[in-house]
Amino acid sequence: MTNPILRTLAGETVRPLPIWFMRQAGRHLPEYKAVRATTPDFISFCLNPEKAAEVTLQPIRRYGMDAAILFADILLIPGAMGRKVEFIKGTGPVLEPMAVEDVAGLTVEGAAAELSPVYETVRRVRAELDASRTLIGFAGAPWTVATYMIEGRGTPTKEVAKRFAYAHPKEIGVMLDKLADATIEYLVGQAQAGAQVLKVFESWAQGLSPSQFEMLVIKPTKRIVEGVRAAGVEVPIMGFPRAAGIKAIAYAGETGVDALALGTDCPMDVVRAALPSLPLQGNLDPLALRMGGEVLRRAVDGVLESVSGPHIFNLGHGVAPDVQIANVEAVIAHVRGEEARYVPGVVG
Ligand code: 1CP
Repeated sequence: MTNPILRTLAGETVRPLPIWFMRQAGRHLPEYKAVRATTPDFISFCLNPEKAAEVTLQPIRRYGMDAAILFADILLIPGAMGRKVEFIKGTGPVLEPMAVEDVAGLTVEGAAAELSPVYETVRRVRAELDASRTLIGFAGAPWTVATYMIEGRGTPTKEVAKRFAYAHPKEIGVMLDKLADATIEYLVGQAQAGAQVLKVFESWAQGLSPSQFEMLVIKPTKRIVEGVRAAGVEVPIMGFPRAAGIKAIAYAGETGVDALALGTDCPMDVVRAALPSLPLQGNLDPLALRMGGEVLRRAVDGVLESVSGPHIFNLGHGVAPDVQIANVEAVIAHVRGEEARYVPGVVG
């Protein structure tokens, strides 16, 4: 097998480390902004296979990343389940906040089928990728998607969603099960269309008590892993319980994911000691990428020193719109053992 990411996910220690970045397609790339400008509505853009496939491939062409991640969004699922979702320029996603009475009306049946343009994007990207590159499909984890559905937008603390979960344990359970079931079909659809890895983004895993973490994060994610496997899909599943701290270790064991992506705050060597053979991914600080220069060089060295065993180099979270393209190129060169020319970034 010539594909470094698939080899890593099969448990092999591959050096130089394979590399890709979360949000590698997006506003730091002029070619992304050019295509994006042709469809102002973000959801229509995500559901346009020709344009979504084009922007998925842009970071492969420009940087030679080892993986392409499907261009879509975790908030397509609530729309497909009957909730109103909009993306407002300068604000981000805005949803009609869910009340507890709305849980019963969430539709699972047919939700994944509504997203058929996404499967077409997957087919188009796969047809363009050579065998050494990996196409990663993804979905939001139920809790992370539920925080947006309950709160109506991205918020710093997710307190409203956490209070909903404490106050209505039965209804949050039903809601997360429904989200998991729609997500299973959605991920199976992506795999059947040609996605070679499935990544489950639990971007808002932080700050939960151990018992809420068990109920809101581990249980629904385990349901997804089991459901995808029950449908006969065997591609590796990567979990990303961002900022879950020490609970990431239990998450890996209990959910059954095949690989663990870790956020910026996570000490890789500690996780490796607890999980000696699990493929890991991460976790360069996206802020260091913005700052560039020697800060970035040292940060990359720090990640490389903390890594052992099967590992995929990535950020701990997404690329910010103001990063310098030269610094993305320098990180890739550095990780591949080539000469890295870091430049000063936009932040002092
Ligand atoms: O107009 C634009 O270009 C909007 C910016 C943007 C982009 C480029 C949004 C809105 N979504 C995306 C694409 C996207 N979203 C990808 C594509 C592939 C890639 O990584 O290159 C992926 C994987 C996502 C997933 C996603 N969406 C997550 C999970 C990952 C993460 O960053 O934690 C989350 C939380 C979202 C919600 C979302 N979508 C968009 C924004 C601005 C947000 C965050 C809102 C917030 O919480 O404030």
